[in-house]
Amino acid sequence: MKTDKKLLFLLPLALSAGATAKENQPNENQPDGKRKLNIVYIMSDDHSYQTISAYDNRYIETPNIDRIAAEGVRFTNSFVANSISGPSRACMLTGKFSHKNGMISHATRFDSSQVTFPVLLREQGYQTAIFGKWHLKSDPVGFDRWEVLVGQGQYFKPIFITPKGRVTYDGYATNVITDLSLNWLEKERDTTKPFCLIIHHKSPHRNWMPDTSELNLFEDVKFPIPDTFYDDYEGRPAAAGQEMSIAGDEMDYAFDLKMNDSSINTRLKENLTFALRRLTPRQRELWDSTYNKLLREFLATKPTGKELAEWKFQRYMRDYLKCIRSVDNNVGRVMDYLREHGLLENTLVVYTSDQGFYMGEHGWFDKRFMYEESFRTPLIMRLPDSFGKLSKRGTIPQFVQNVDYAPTFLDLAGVKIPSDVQGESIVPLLEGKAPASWRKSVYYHYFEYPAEHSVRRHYGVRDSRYKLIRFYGHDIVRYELYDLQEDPAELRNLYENPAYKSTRERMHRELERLMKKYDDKPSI
Ligand code: SGN
Ligand code: CA
Repeated sequence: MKTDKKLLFLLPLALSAGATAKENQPNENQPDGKRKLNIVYIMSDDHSYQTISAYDNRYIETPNIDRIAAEGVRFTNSFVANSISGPSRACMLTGKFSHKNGMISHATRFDSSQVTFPVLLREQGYQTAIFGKWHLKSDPVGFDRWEVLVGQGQYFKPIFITPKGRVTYDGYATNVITDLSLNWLEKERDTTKPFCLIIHHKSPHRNWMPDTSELNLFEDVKFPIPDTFYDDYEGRPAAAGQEMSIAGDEMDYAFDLKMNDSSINTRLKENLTFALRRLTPRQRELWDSTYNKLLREFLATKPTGKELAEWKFQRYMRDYLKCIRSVDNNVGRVMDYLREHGLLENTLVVYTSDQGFYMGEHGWFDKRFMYEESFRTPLIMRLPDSFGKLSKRGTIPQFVQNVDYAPTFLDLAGVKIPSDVQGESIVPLLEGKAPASWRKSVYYHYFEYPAEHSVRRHYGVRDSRYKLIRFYGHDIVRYELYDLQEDPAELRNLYENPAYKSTRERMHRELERLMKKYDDKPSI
């Protein structure tokens, strides 16, 4: 079944504040008589911490996302276990590393018979819903209500898979996903039950298509070129061997930069043509009036060499940040709704991304590497003032990882964490404790090679100062060692440096310990 729907239900939301008084006592009918914490878990796709002003204000202000941090906590050492969408989502759902949940790369399919946090929350009386990106190939399990994008999803007129078949909505994905989520909160959920609402945006994933309302933002801004933009990759053959360079052909003039003209050679022109077919005539008119002007300027100046590389960087940044503006506005809509309906008093709000992203560092876009920009991911949480002992505010420096989300949500809901879950509940950190036994290092393993962007398989360990990585399996087999205190940009591979012999040995032992603890090994 395929239906076209328009989402008309949102305007009346602001008028529905009359429900507030009643909503102030949600979940009061719990069988055990206790109030339970609701969870709103917002995640974007490829949202770098560099482009959240609570983390870094060089590029954009994100006041709505920042509000979550201002009323709660911001994790300053938050990492993923595998920096790529489907695998990262599988880690979050199961609390297990990729080799245990089976979703090691996009060549695999998530085994949906596994135990996940939504399944367990639902069994314990939570109402569960997800709207937006899913990207696990198998259908969602454990949800009372779900509508998920097909694969990566489209920015305009997105198509959703639902239990009843496919549905297409007019509009821009970030707005539509928020509309569906707010509609569920307002009209569909049972206010006598606690809920877990998952809002997973497609934006700002490649090819960074802005909403028509944001098209003209940032056009007069020149963003600073990152210090490592012209990295020569010396001593790092895997970094040299990637295909995710802004200056290179892999950043496509038509698809990525929207310069669509018969005089320009592109590989992915068709992909842009398909994406643009989804715009209404009015949207297309607005789109063309922005990009045709930029195209004329480009053709008139025809930059080359360094000038061209930096022109590509600026175009990339502007479109990416326009997408972030919509994400931030829509986070604001969710926060406003929760506030107006008295729900913030017993709701945890999480904002994160499925991984970090390169904003030109090392000359790159994309992710996948265990280097800082893609190994890290933003993580902030709004904590209710009067619920339990969640008293921590400000920054949390302890190492956390996306395998920790599932046990944390279960812990907060009072649900027993299965013994085979590998992540840790971060509830003690939210309570302001600093357990001496908290992990001092994090483990990482990336498997998607051979594949798009040519990032070799690798695994490794990072502690508060050093990082050891092993690339393996194909043409490049080699270790890398970084001193993040002396070289935070990871430009100097110290693995062969005799002065670091004892550090190297210690990091090898730590890597072995974690591989044993998590029961992992090289995949080929
Ligand atoms: C698509 C993109 C890639 C991106 C992967 C994975 N190419 O294949 O640039 O690395 O998704 O991204 S595109 O031409 O289709 O845009 S992920 O966020 O889903 O892991
Ligand atoms: Ca992603």
